[in-house]
Amino acid sequence: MTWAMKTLTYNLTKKNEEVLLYLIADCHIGSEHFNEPKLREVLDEIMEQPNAYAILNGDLIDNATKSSVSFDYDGLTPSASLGLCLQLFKPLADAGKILAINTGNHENRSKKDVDLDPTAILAQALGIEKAYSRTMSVLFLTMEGKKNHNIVFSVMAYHGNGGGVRIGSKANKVEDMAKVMACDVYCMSHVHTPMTFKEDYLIADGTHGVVRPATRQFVISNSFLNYGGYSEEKAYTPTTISVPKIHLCTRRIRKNGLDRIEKYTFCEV
Ligand SMILES: [Mn+2]
Repeated sequence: MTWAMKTLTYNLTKKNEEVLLYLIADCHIGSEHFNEPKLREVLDEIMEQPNAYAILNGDLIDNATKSSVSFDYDGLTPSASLGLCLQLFKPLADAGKILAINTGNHENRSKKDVDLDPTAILAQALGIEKAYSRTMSVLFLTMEGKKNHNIVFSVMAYHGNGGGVRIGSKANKVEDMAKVMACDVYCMSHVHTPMTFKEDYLIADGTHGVVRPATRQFVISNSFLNYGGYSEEKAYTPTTISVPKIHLCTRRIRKNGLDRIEKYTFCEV
């Protein structure tokens, strides 16, 4: 079996400093409803913070190909959209702030039609082809602690697929990602609704002969679309343009008389 899934390892901080992950997707660059000022604001915010990084999770461009539902005469062509996208994300790529770049269903239109994935072209132009995945990515993000006590967070990122108009079905979609693999954080996009929730579960750890709890954080990102067009025609709700910021943190706890460092996450939307 060959996997398009990308496993990515990054050493992000020493001294267990907090890391901020911005989940950016569904920009739909090229759509006449794309809110460019809002995206620029978020990208500037990431550039200003040394511990801030981005996961690019698909549908960066609208890619309104002729045969697609979003084809209209009012937006940019796919190639012009790609040009603008490249220009917008170049500073982040140059600063080493893009940890992953995944394909969305809008980019996948060209992949299906002519075997060209615009995300792959973009990743190459940005010099981050190693971070590109056509499907999903799994990130191992390390914070180096004292005496080799490293903390590693695992993050699974996938654009998402299929419907889900009501809020519960959107939550179900991201929760389904946990059936695929066990991670600390799950990042999904596609449904254009910023949302986050946590779930604890139990691990039957045979190696240590214990049952121990673990926490997983689920995150869904917003779109960068103002209301109109396809959403309005279908009477979908407007999206809240608010980018999820996932905080990867550590805290010192005392257990069995010993000090140890524990990892935890929280997310702003
Ligand atoms: Mn999508």
